[in-house]
Amino acid sequence: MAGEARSDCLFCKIVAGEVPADVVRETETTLAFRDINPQAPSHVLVIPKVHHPDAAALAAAAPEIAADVLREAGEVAAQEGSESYRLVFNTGTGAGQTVFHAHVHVLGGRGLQWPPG
Ligand code: DGP
Repeated sequence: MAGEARSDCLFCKIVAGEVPADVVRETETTLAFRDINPQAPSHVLVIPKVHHPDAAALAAAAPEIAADVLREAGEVAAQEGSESYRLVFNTGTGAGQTVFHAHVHVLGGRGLQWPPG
C-alpha cells in the first residue's frame, strides 16, 4: 500500500538502514544520499521516507511531503555548492525510471545541456 514501507523496495531498505547509502542530509520526512552511478560531479537523490511509486503519486497523496522533497533538493544543491543544478524526476520505464519509490535527482557540478536526452 502506498505510504507504507515495502519489503521489495530498495529505497525503503535504504530508509530502514538495511542497505547502506552515503547520506548527505536527513529530515523527519526525507533522506538525501549520493547516487551509486553518478551522472555529474554532484549527483544526489532526495526521497520521501514514505513509499510512493513516483513523484506525481507522492504529490497527490502527500503534497506536504512532496514540498519537503523539493525544499530539500534546493538545500542539497546549496550544500554541494551547485549554483546551477538540475532536478530530474524520471517517471515510467520509458523515461528511465528504475526504482519505483519517488525520488528526485539533484545534478550539479558541471554545465548541463538543454534539451536533455
Ligand atoms: P531512476 O533511474 O530515475 O529510477 O533512478 C534510480 C537511481 O538510483 C539510479 O540513478 C541509480 C540509483 N541507485 C540504484 N541502486 C542504488 C543503490 O543501491 N544505492 C544508491 N545510492 N543509488 C542507487
